[in-house]
Amino acid sequence: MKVVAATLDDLLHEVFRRLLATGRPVVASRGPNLEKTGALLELINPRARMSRTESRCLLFSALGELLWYLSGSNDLAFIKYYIPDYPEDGPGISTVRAAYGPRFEEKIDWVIDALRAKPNSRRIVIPIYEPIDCNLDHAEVPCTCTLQFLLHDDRLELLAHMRSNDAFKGLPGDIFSFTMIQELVGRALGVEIGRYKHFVGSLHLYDEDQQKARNFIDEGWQSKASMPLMPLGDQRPNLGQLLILEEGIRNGLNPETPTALPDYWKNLAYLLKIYRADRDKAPAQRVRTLRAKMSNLVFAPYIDKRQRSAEKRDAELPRPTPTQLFTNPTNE
Ligand code: 5HM
Repeated sequence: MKVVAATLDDLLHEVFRRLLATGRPVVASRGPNLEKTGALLELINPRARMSRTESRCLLFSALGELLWYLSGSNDLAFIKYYIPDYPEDGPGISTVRAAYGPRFEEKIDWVIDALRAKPNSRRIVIPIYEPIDCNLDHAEVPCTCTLQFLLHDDRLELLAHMRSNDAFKGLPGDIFSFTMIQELVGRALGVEIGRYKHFVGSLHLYDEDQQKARNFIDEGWQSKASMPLMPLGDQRPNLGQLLILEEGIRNGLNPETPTALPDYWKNLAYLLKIYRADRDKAPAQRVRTLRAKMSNLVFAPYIDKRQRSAEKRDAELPRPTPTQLFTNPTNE
């Protein structure tokens, strides 16, 4: 099966429709599902990587997972902060054996250097799945096999190969993370991004998600906004700053966002702070203050949901004091 779409929502819509209509019923270790093998999914505009629908509006978990990868971490608590039901390797094990972060370590630097040295190379591949994963006793093994970067006509394509992909729960976050990495590399090379191609061995929709997939199709969507353009040039120093901020925010330190950080990265830091405020059940005013600092309205639908629940809480619950919420309550 091949699906070509302009935006993530268009792509998900068609993938769900086809899996529901003609997916083959199979039973896997993780439950019954409808499956298509050898699927090629192409995203024409990789910046349209956020679902605008109410049901798949997963920006915060996708951003958290991306930063978990890029930090090089294999810490379970880190990813559980963003994805509470992230699978565990076993009782008392605080690391994730199959985490992508350590497998990415320094490889993105290598990709940038290699493409600078040999722009027409077909060898620029990051292996995520490794020989050590060929063992049926592992609780988890990576679903991503490789990421291949190809530079043609000053456009950077990324081709991901997945051995297995859960179309409802896994696919949206995987596309978000990998297209962000595509753009990070492209900006460092000073080129535009081309298509994102996602090839999947087993693409499946678990029976438990089929009704949700039908609801997604029925929901429809209005806007087709893309994420803003990442600033041109090497963004690794700015990413490094965001990773430091992320750690502080996750640990409840409420670090100050450096004024010199470009707006693109500041906005991502404010999103992380809004996520923190939501987890802390902070008053709606906190969300409103952070939202007012953001220079791009494209994230508004994702914040609305958090703001609405904060407003609902405000109406129902006694408020915690600012000192209960933050180690440093004077920061933004
Ligand atoms: O039996 P298997 O190892 O393929 O089960 C892992 C499940 O997590 C599958 O449904 C797979 O498609 C999903 N998954 C995903 O969709 C897992 C990861 C983590 O590597 C991922 N996307 N990135």
